[in-house]
Amino acid sequence: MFLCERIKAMKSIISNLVNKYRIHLLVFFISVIPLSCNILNIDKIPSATERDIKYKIILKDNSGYMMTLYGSNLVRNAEIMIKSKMQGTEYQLTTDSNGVATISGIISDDYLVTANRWMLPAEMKIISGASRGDIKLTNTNSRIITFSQKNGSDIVIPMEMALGSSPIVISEIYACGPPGAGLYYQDKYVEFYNQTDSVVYVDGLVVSVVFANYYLGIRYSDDPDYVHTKNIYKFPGRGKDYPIHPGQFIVCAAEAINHKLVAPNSIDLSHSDFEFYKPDGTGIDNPNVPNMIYIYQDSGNLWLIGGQGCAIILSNCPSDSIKQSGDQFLIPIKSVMDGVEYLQDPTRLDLKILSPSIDAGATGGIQFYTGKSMERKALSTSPRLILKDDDNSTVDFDIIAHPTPGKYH
Ligand SMILES: [Ca+2]
Ligand SMILES: [Ca+2]
Ligand SMILES: [Ca+2]
Repeated sequence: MFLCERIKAMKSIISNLVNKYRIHLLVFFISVIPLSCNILNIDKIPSATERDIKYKIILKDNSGYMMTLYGSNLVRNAEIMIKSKMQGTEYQLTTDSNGVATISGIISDDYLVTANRWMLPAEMKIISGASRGDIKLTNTNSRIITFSQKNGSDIVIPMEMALGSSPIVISEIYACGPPGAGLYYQDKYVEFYNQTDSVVYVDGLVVSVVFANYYLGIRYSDDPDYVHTKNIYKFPGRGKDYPIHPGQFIVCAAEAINHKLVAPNSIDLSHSDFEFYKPDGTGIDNPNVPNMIYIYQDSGNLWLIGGQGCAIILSNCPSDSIKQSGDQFLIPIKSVMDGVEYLQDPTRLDLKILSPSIDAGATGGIQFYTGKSMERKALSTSPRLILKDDDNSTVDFDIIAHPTPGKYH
């Protein structure tokens, strides 16, 4: 959408200029616009009739919340993502204050649609008296829509109330290594955040790195039931030993040391909450930082996640019930609380290794040794920080210039 709007804007600027310098600019227009569409990988241009249709997507709330708050059932300020089944093209839209989003210039097809409207804590305070930030309106019962000339231009999508994301989300992954320190990579970490307004405990939760396999035509990301892994650690504790308070971050470092001593552009992780200490590895065990309990890791001397591409999940599957299958372990998708994938090229979703049911997209696009990090976006910051979790890292994450262990940028 954004690109199309840019091109539209360019066209209008150019058409003004054309009036001034007719022939030369007309040649420029004809040669450059199709070229830029190719470069930007924009889809085939729809036929003239299709292009003319302006569709109105109308989100209608069945929960009564919008009626209570705004006197209308239409869902304002909702984010809609639609993806063509045939072409894979994605569009992102936001509904206006009337609960309507419009789109034109698209090809007739079935589209997968995800519409989300997070309720703000202040809105929930009015509705239920509690200012919680984990409730959303979503299109639970209507996931596929058809854009076609015969179906007319108004598309109504029902929206239901749903409990939002996991109480604990992956809030940041820092993996690429710092600049100016050669091949230094030991400063990786994953950060978690308590989204809720009550204390949650991480005791016994499992953190796994997703194992990829493209060999022999097998893609584990297609397994509908399990995430395949060869790298499992779990949080220590017996149930209520390790609380995360509302709005608190915790940092799990590959190595909880002050990396700045070795790599000046790196970070001090000596005050991390946990470290992935590998008992038979070569890492330093900081006695002041509790260790994640090692379950299994097939190789490497430190807890290792890909510098440019990888996927991490947080699961509440008890570690003693994780099934083994050959040299892999299987974590039930049902037990996954949150999962995030990052790719060297985040547009190459065909290379995903994590099931789209956990993460429909991917963040990333970060080069090795640039010190950049991947941070979950904020949905609201007041009265407290609520992070966006639509189970789609393409839209849920931003790339930030420097890691922010234990805080938000
Ligand atoms: Ca330690
Ligand atoms: Ca999620
Ligand atoms: Ca952070």
